[in-house]
Amino acid sequence: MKQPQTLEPTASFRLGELTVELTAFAPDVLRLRLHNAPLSLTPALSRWGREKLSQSQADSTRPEQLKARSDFPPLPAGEGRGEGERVAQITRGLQLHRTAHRLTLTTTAGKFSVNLRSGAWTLHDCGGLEVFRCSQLDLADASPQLTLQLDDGESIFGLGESTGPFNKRGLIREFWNADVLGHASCIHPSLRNLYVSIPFALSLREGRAAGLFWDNPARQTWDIGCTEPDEFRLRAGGLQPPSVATSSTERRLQTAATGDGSLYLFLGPTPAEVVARFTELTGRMPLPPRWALGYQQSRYGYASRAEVERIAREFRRRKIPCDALHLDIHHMDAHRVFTFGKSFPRPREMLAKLVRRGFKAVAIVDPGVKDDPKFGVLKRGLAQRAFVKAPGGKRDFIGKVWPGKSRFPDFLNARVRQWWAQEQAAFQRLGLAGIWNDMNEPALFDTPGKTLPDDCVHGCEADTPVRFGPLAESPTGLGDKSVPLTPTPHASVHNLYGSAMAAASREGALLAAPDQRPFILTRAGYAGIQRHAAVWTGDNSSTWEHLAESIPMLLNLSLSGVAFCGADVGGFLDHCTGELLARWTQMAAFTPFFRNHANNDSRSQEPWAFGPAVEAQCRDAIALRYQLLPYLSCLFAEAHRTGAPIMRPLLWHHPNDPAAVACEDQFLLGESLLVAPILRPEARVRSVYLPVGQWFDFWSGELYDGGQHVLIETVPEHIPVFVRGGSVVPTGAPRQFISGEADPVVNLHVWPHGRCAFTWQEDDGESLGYERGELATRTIEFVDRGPRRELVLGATQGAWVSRVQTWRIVVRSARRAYRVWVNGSRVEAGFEPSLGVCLFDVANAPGELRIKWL
Ligand code: MIG
Repeated sequence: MKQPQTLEPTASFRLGELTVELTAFAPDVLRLRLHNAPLSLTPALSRWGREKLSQSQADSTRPEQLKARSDFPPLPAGEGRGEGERVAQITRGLQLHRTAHRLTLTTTAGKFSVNLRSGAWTLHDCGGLEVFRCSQLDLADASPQLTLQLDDGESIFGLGESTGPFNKRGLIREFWNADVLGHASCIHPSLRNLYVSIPFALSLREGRAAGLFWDNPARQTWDIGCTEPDEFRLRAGGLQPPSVATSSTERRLQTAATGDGSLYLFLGPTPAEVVARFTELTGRMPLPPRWALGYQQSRYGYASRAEVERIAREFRRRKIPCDALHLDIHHMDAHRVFTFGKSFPRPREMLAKLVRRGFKAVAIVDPGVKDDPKFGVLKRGLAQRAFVKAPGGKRDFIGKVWPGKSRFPDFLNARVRQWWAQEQAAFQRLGLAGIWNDMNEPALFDTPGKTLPDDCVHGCEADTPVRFGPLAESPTGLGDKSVPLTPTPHASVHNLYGSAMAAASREGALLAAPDQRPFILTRAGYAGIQRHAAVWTGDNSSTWEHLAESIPMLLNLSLSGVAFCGADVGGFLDHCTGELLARWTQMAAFTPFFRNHANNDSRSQEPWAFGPAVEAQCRDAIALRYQLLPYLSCLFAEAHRTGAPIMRPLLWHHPNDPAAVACEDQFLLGESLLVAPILRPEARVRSVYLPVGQWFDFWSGELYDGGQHVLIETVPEHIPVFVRGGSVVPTGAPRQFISGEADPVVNLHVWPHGRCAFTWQEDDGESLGYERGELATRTIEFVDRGPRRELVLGATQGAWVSRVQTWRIVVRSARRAYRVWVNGSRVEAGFEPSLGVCLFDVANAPGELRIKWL
């Protein structure tokens, strides 16, 4: 069968006035496209950064299936035959049945069936489980709505960034990017929206996962069993349907405010498969530079060059590892973007000096451009006709934010992104390694909605066609519609603004240093934001509640495709205490993005700010993070390849275990480490849930049976951490910062009682070479067969020459020096009785290394 050039819908049907298109991207990925008649706009996901990503995904585990619709595996004989009046076998493995009032699409992964009169539909997975049942599909009025049934025992996760419990069932959540100060649910119990909007839900029932994604960057409101316990209502627009429009302008604005969209359905049935597909669709995280995995220090605001230099000196003097210092808005000249003010003299020299000490500098960049006729960025922006228009589309919109009166770049326009990229590149060439995008919801001070008014206009000046089609049609090569950006009210694209700015920032970083991996940090974003930037969770506070709340927040962000995420360590608002800082740092050392940041009127919270005891606690936690870098690097590489989160909820590996599914005060770092943070002051004990299996106490080596809660006595020095039995955890030497040179010796800690397999990945850690195949990968497998154990490092693949000279095998929970063979030859091993470890070295070689001990 000929490969289709554009992705034609698999089927379409009419519901009243509307046409609904049903498209199978793969057996387990379906899309319902709701053509709301008055709307021609199809903003959906942008293609920003897409080309790079599709290449780097070449090695992804399953792109083939998304690409080749004609290659579905054959259906089992007899499946789905004979019930319809018309049966079309579209491709092998994909069948359509149509009767007068029912359309059924059957694939190898499940079955979608819709009543053509009412619009009610169901989706069954491959095991026959009904994963979604939509009782009502109401698209006609000004606020399209979809009602799904929630089953007993069904939990809902994902939804990007939101406060409150891990399981979102029972809550109302809104998607509308907003700047919310102090967003803990204990402060704002009814808070529904935050800076990032990702309208993606992962449903889990009976251990089986399915997903849905309503790709619509206008406002949406989800009532997830709050009003009716067994109904999940997804509504375009606000919670209440808009009042009847009295004028055509009002009517147009109402329609704009509900946007347009597509509903994607993912069949799973494992959480990993759902997230793999969702991230295949929306894009995965490119690899960040390795230094960005290190500890980062920030404060609003280090007010002068002297202060920044003092902080840098303190880290080195106190031997606290640190890789990056963040420069908040104080660095600017009267809040003019891309400038350094008088208190930061000779920035190039300052930044060079930091680099010599092993620090990278990351500067904040807000979208608002000061409306100062003498300001170069403004002048060039005006010449580019770069700014969002006021209602009516004639003049630029002017609103207040840090610089005072400001104009807002229309990042949705490709030409504007290019211009911004040039401005940023010139700024970055002073010696900045990273850019931190803040206020990009966008946040405004004085407008009623604290953002751009709904009827501001984007796209007025789009003189070049902007590729603006649904992402899903482009990465697969199946379609690549180039849709010119036409004047578009802000309300319909609001949630894209942050992603668009982050995309421009990434372009800017690549312009400044074409072969360096960008580091962009963003506060706002939409689905797919991980293609452009890491996300931090904004203005939390220095409270124990907020420490606890950051766990479900980061877990749901991680499930929503944003693997590189973190919360301000120590809390942003209010005054931190020494104990809170220590416990927070001990936890965050195991989270993907690890940055301490505080507000301008908070007390200092650098690791040394609370005296020597807290300093030692922080130093040890940060030092451990650096030793875990080889493990972390493998997890980042996995997230890049497959979309799997770095920080994982227990349900990721234990979807059938109800206690694991419900767990929101612990998390997994990769598959091997289970982290149980201390979330209360003066806690002497902590109850820890260990899923089925065997678990070692990371610190003492004590072995526990899983499938139970255990009570662990706590100590100030560290938080409870457990290692899954049958794990291999690669670690490196302690270091003060991440230099270009990789460790010549890598320890492989082997914890017995189980088996594991993962991919070891190495690359230069800083260039885009990995996208061109300049990386080395090999599988590492461990099998524990009673007294006989085997560790196999598969043959190395890829064009990068591994820098590992020696694998130091550290067998944990050992009772003696074992007899060891490497590829059949005996190797001497040592034994440390006090630590219970057996140690031996294996010289690295590119071919297979088969290591056995007895
Ligand atoms: O209105 O740049 O979330 O991290 O320190 C506050 C100052 C603006 C909000 C960010 C915070 C940052 C602060 N910014």
